[in-house]
Amino acid sequence: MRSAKLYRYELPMDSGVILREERLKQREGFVVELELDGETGRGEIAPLPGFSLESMDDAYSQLVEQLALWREGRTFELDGLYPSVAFGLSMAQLELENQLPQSGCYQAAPLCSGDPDELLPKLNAMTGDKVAKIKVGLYEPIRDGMLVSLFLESIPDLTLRLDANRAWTAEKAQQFAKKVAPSLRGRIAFIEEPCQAPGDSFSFAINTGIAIAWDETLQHAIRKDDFKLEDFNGAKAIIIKPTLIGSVQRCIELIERAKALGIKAVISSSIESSLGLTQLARLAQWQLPDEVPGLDTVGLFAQQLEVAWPGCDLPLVRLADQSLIWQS
Ligand code: OSB
Ligand code: MG
Repeated sequence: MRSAKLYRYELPMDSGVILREERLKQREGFVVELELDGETGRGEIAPLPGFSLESMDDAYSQLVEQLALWREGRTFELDGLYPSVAFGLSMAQLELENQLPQSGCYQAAPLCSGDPDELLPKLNAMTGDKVAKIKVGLYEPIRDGMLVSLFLESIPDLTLRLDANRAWTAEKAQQFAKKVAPSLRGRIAFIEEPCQAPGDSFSFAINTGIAIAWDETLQHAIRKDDFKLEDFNGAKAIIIKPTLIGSVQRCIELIERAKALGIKAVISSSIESSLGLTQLARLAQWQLPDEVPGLDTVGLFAQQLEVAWPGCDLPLVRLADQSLIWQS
């Protein structure tokens, strides 16, 4: 017997979360729960405002249609669906079929978007490889360059991932690089999207020797039918945010392709609740056991949903207490 439930959740965020210049006061999303012969599979569908092209309403229509099909014994038609919907449904199906291993990679690269003093104690507490992620491009590029140098000089075993979210012109990116001595540049694992124009980011990598990673560029390119990862080989890494990319199968194909091309793949969060985030940690451990994923986002929330992120003591709310908006 098949049965399906669709919940809609709303979770309050920590007070300071800014997304594309807008304060994100609460996060909304859906959770599907599939049941078959005593097994359960869940998946989260949470279009990210300012990043996903689909709205919650768009996702809802597709979800109800697909769940009704599934309930009648059909399989999901993942190909034509919005990325967030394809991701959540495929994840639920995978869990239902016990194909998603339980163990997860919960070692996150600590994320620093404001006060660098907050990062130091976290780094000192880390065992194993010290990797942190700093958001740059929010202040003057010269200040960013000095800050990055300070971190790298004062913590000799530190590797940094940086993310500029396309903030800089070619000139500003150059001002940043000038403040980072060439001898330190190798310890920048990569900088995500330094420039507004991907071509400028590519030139930046060639001219400075600082490796780059595609995030937004990958999200845009993958929407086109003629997408080929080969066209993006100027980067050391690609950032895979499944909610913005599509089904788990599609993400795995991308990871395989990246491996074949010698490009690093990093599974990353689109600010899913702790329910979706722990599944991403399991996906990362399964597919990319040697790569620290970019999943240090549970702390952006004020509450967790149903499944706790290991080591996180934020209060947990139950899925059963969210609105059950559809079932069959
Ligand atoms: O700027 O890469 C971003 C999350 C949601 C939307 C955009 C971004 C992010 C993250 C996730 O930074 C964390 C990570 O990638 O390490
Ligand atoms: Mg990014």
